[in-house]
Amino acid sequence: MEPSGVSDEKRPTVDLIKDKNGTDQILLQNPKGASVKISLHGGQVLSWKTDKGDELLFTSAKANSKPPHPVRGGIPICFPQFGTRGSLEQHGFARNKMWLVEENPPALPSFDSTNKAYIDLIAYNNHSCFSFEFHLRVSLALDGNLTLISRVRNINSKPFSFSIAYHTYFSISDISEVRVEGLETLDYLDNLFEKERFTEQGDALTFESEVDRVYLNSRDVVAVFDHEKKRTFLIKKEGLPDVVVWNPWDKKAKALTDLGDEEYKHMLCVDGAAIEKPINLKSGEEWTGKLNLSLVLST
Ligand code: TA6
Repeated sequence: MEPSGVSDEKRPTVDLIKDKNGTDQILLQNPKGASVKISLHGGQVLSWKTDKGDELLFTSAKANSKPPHPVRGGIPICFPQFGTRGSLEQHGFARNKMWLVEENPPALPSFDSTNKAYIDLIAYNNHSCFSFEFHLRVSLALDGNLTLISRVRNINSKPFSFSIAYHTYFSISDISEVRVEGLETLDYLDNLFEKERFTEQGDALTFESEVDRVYLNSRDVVAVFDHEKKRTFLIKKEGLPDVVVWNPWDKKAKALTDLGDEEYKHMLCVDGAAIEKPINLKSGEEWTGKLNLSLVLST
């Protein structure tokens, strides 16, 4: 008697687990052993590991994982604004909300789910000024690529505008060993100079001090080369024209209670974002933004 057609090859898995505070998390694993962990607190990706178990995202050893604090690391979602806006907290409230697992998500036309481990999360907001549904699909492909697809629908009768950033903390060997390519010749707003506009020179971006910039109208592929670890992160994005680059360096690191004084050496934020030109949605309109992270190993 043939088995019931279920081959013995390993399949992608999706498991509901809890962290040490009892907060629900989702663990995605692909058949090769790569994994992604997402907290329902903030819909925040906290871990992205290769099939060999190497952690690719930075999380501070001093991170405060108790809600409502966003964990310092992984990929917090800065929404409905990046930075401050009126009375809203820095980087918005989406990363401080509890998200829900969405049982019947609207189909994603451009998404092929074969061989992907994925989860659909949703955050609602019914606020007098703005009400939205934020559908987030996090997926882990057979090749280990991590994809986040956001769909934001305005469910209010009034127009709604927002800015957004996938605040991605890459784990790196040493900030002095890293360079970023794909931002050459772009204009950027420098947060260290009251958001004054500058133009990036022609070379790759390297780091000798604090950097806190929003690069504008970037190409849809940016690369983070980690020379010492012989690996490159590729950031591919759609609907996200800007790129945030942030490293706090030593002084700012000391001022952050949830970041070790020396940890700035082992993290770099390079975020797919839409900041300079907020996204404006009429009533019932929906926006989609996509971030795909992949790893290229060099010999
Ligand atoms: O540009 C990135 C940035 O806005 C920095 O100014 C710094 O504040 C960083 O985000 C971290 O913000 P957070 O609210 O997560 O501490």
